[in-house]
Amino acid sequence: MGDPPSPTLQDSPANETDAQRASTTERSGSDGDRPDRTAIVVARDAADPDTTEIRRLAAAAGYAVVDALTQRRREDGQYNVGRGKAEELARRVAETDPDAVLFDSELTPGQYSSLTALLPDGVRVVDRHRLVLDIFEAGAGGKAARLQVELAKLRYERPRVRETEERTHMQRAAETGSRLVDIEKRIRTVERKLDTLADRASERRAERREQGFDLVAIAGYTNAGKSTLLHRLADDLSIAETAPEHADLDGVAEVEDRLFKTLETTTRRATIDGRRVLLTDTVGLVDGIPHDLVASFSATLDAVADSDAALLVVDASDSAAEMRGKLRVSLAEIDEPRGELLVALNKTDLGDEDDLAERRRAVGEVAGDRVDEIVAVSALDGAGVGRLADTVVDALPDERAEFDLPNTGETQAFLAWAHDRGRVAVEYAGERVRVEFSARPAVVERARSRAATIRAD
Ligand SMILES: Nc1nc2c(ncn2[C@@H]2O[C@H](COP(=O)(O)OP(=O)(O)OP(=O)(O)O)[C@@H](O)[C@H]2O)c(=O)[nH]1
Ligand SMILES: [Mg+2]
Repeated sequence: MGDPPSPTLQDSPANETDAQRASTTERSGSDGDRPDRTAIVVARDAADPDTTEIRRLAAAAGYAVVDALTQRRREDGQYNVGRGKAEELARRVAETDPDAVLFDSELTPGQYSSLTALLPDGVRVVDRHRLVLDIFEAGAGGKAARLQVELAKLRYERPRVRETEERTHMQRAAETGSRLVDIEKRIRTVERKLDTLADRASERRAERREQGFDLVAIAGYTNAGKSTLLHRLADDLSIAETAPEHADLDGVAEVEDRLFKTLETTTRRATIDGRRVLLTDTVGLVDGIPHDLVASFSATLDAVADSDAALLVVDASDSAAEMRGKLRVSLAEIDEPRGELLVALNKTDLGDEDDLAERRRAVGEVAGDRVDEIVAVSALDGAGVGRLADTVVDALPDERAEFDLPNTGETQAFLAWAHDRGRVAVEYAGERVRVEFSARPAVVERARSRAATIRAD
């Protein structure tokens, strides 16, 4: 477990040159698309430079990685990597002529311009943050996702443009119109539009709770298996096909071994133990992205914060150390859900009992105080998914009420209403109907007031 997708992806910082030169022929697009551009990746870290994730991000952005450099070093103010390494990079760029150089870190505007000046003309310098934005921009389909990407890009640009404008003559900026002013204006507009969408989403969640649904959010690091788990748990019928009032829900949550496959929240219905649940699949989280960008993906964060139970999916096929790191990132980004936080330890088909025990311990160590339950599953082959579903149901708010009602038309109408909103057990005794009803506390409360108005006729 824990191996990167291909042995050639393994990094060896101590012997980086040979190891990385050997990897020059590999192909990076993991989705079957032929990458149409090439890149050199660069990873620098004070402790453990590793190109696994930047390579996967590169593949998701459509780059074939033709070379890689790593450096164990603290950050250099001018080039991010040390001067010697930057010069080596320039030589390698001249040799392989890639379209871009992809940095695993975030570059300051200053580092960005020094690198651009040092490297041969025409090669694009892209940092991790910008690369993630490119992936999102290429994949964002729906209105909310497009606005969120635009906001993230504007927020990315703002400090960079501010620095440039501060360096150039302010007077000239005033004459030609300030790009910074335009950016700030547009940021406010996009934020307003997104606020409106967020309010609507929040109203919709309230309506669905009224209708008796419990809301469960599926969150986690990118590629953890969230969408696969959604498919496992969801009813076969997409809710959009059955109920026109849910036309905004769609059944598509594509699964692929690719980072950021899902770029929009997707909601589907599941019935677990008779309980009606709406499962929302969310956008994957990733390390090394400033909080601002994550905050731009507010639909994902809202879905988690406003869920009755949140399912945090963790890839147990990662090494325990890697898993810990990703779990820390995920927990740092999401807010406390209203309800319980459950961890689904996924991809257990790829490991053995010992691996699993180690991963459980790791989750306990990192997140023990925030996590209510840990359930091991394989979303791929279905192992453990039944137990996970039971755990979800146990975590949902529930209340029971019993009613003794006359067997009348009014009672039948009440039963139809109750069936739509919770679980109902009915026992007929002569002229009377004994009803046992369980549902969300607010729904049970309404059932009580309805039942109180039913009279024998
Ligand atoms: N072996 C194994 N592979 C799995 C399992 N669950 C998911 N996968 C694979 O992991 C990859 C990512 O799965 P997705 O469901 O797309 O993951 P995701 O978390 O939705 O990813 P993003 O939307 O990109 O954030 C796919 O290749 C899945 O087939 C599992 O239980 N076992
Ligand atoms: Mg997904």
